Order: sequence, then structure tokens, then C-alpha cells
Amino acid sequence: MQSYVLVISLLFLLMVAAVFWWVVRHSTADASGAGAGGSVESYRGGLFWGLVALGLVVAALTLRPWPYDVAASDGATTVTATGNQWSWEIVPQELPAGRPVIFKVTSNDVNHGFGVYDADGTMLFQTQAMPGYVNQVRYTFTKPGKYRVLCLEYCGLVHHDMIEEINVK
Ligand SMILES: [Cu+2]
Repeated sequence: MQSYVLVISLLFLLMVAAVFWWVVRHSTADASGAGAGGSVESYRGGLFWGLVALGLVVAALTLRPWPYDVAASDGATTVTATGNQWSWEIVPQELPAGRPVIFKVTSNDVNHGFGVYDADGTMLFQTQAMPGYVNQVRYTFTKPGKYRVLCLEYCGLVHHDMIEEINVK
């Protein structure tokens, strides 16, 4: 499912890029300020491609640790997490530290938000728990300890009480 979304997003990005490319190719030099400076023209091309290169580098560096990339399940532990009004069913609840864990998150009733927090209350990752869908998140706990799962989407009267614990050893 997520790979289809990626391909569709890339196709839309290519379409937008093609429109930009067409506009750049068909624009006239006069549009950039009544011939005020040939130096501005030469400078803009370099700036454009410099920003394109910078964008590619930033995207490559920041998207590598993509938590939703669950294709390679190299001995990862699989956990099923199911949201219910108003509790979490997490199997198993004891997980290893230092090894990848793949969370398969869904819901039996309404939309919930599956958010995992460390002992200091810092959110580590989150995804939606939706009826009829299984969202996958890959995460490696670096430290043993107790982690908490909280619901991040208001799902009814006892939403605030949807708290569950994960024990990492
Ligand atoms: Cu909730």
C-alpha cells in the first residue's frame, strides 16, 4: 500500500516538475525586469540548479531513516497493535532492545492515533490506527525500559485513558 502511495506521489511530482520545466522553456527574457541586467539572467540559472541540487541532498539525507520503510524484515520482531474504544491490544508487549521491530497497527472500531513515548515523555514515532487498514512502522528501541503508547486522536469519551505499556528488554 505505502509503495503505491510513493509511486503515485512521485508521478504527481514529475507532472508538477514537467509544468515548471515547460514554463521555464517558454518564458521570455523580457519578463524578468525590462532588460535591467544580463548579469541577473546568468546568475538565476546557477541559483536555480544550485537550489535543485541542495533540495536533492537534503531529501536524500533526511529521508534515509524513513520509519515507514518496512520492506526488509531482517529478523525484525513483528508486533500487532489494535486500537479499540478505549484500549490497546499489543502483542507481544515485551520487545527486544537494539533489534528492529515492525509495528502493524490497525483498529477494530474508529480512527485512533498510535503514539509511542519514552520514559521522559518524548514521542519516538506515531502512525494512524484505522479500521480496515494496517499501517506499518519500523523502529529500533536503543534502550531497555518502559515505553508508553498513547492515543493521539480523539476517539470518544474515554480517549484520555487509552494508555498501554511496552516493556523493552
Ligand atoms: Cu483516542
